[in-house]
Amino acid sequence: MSQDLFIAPDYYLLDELLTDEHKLVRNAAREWVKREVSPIIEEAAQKAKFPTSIIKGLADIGAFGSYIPEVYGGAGLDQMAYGLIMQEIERGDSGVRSTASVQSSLVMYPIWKFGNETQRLKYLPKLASGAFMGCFGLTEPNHGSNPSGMETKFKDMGDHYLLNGAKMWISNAPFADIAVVWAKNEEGRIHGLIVERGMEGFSTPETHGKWSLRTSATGELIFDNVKVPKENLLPNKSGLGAPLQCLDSARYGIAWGAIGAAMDCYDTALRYAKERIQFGKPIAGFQLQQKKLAEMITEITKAQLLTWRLGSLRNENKATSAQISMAKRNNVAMALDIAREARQILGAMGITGDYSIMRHMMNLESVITYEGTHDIHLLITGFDITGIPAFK
Ligand code: TGC
Ligand code: FAD
Repeated sequence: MSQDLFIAPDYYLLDELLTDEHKLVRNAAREWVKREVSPIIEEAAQKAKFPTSIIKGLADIGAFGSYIPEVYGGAGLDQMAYGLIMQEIERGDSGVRSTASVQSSLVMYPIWKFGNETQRLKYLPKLASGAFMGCFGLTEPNHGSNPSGMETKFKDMGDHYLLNGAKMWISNAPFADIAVVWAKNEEGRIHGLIVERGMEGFSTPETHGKWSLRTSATGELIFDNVKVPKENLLPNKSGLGAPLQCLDSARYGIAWGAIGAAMDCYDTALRYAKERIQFGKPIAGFQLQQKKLAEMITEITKAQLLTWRLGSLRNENKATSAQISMAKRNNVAMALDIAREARQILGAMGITGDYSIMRHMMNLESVITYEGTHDIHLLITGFDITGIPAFK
């Protein structure tokens, strides 16, 4: 990839709304992405390989459990800082942000919120340092948007649980040390279980051939009569609301992350348009290209304002699930539109790996699908404003 010349757009002076700590955390993540992610990410994407070498760096910038209390190894930061870290990482690559989102919001969060003290002390410090990597198993071959129908189940065998079933499309699965798995008990109630690599009957085959999120390893989780110790059940919350509460946290991070991808596409396209001469002048001087760029910065600014407000509400424990859905849906669609327009501004150069835009565009096709599809989030808003669920 060409040298990373990224300059973050801040059209409405949003930096003035951040604390010194937010800026410190954000700038550290920004510099780390420039130094450690940008130089290696294109090759990793071309090879469809998760770059394990960046795990330690992710831990060092606080990307694993930034809001988890320090006593468990987390950074003890607020929700705004978490969002800013996700924004900066996804500015580099959505696949890398995925790895961090899953580790923080889908593995550490449920252990912190729904686990007991023994589980917290056993797993969280290792997850925070990157010594352990985790994954989150909710989606199944026959149940994507409707996880309540899940078929994975466990049986109480007296001294252990016996787990059977399968999950698919699981980020981090191929290398994860532990999996937080959602499964039904004999009464059909959903519970979270911590399944560890090495347990007999547990395998994690990798999913190949993705044209999107190629730097993130995706796989299946197969449970064939896996004996799970009873102490691995998360005791403090059950029902579908438990995994959905984790998704609130992850979707919030994605709303920020998508802004990062959009900012990178806009910044790249703006620089290119000012340098590329056609018909004797920079293409940035043509009205059609200015329309694209002006609309991009408008949409980025609107998304930044929406997300900043959402971060404040999260800090006050006032953000609703539906507000998070609106931000995830809006910001990812905004980023995807910007990636497509930015790619056109670069003409043929836009399809190469010399620039990050095509990679962002392909990645965002996953981001608009996972953690609730674009349509499901619209239905969540529809339900919220009408009181009538249109899911089924
Ligand atoms: P429904 O009957 O509406 O709700 C069941 C129970 O859950 C409660 N609830 C929530 N609780 C906390 N947070 C939320 N966001 C919640 N939404 C609902 C609800 O109150 C109820 O509680 P209770 O006590 O009454 O039982 O459930 P439903 O079956 O009708 O489904 C609703 C729907 C469609 C919105 C939900 O199933 C959904 O969000 N589907 C999308 C599935 C999804 O997002 N999957 C993501 C898988 S993980 C992933 O993609 C990771 S990608 C990671 C990466 O690489 O970054
Ligand atoms: P489906 O549910 O089959 O939906 C197909 C289409 O039908 C969509 O357009 C959808 O919007 C639409 N649709 C479905 N229901 C309705 C309805 N009621 N009304 C209108 N339209 C509807 N899952 C995990 O558990 N853990 C992970 O770590 C994880 N990582 C992922 C990584 C990647 C790269 C990808 C692509 C997916 C990942 N997922 C993960 C799975 C992801 O959450 C699901 O793909 C997503 O929830 C959608 O499920 P589905 O693909 O089965 O689509």
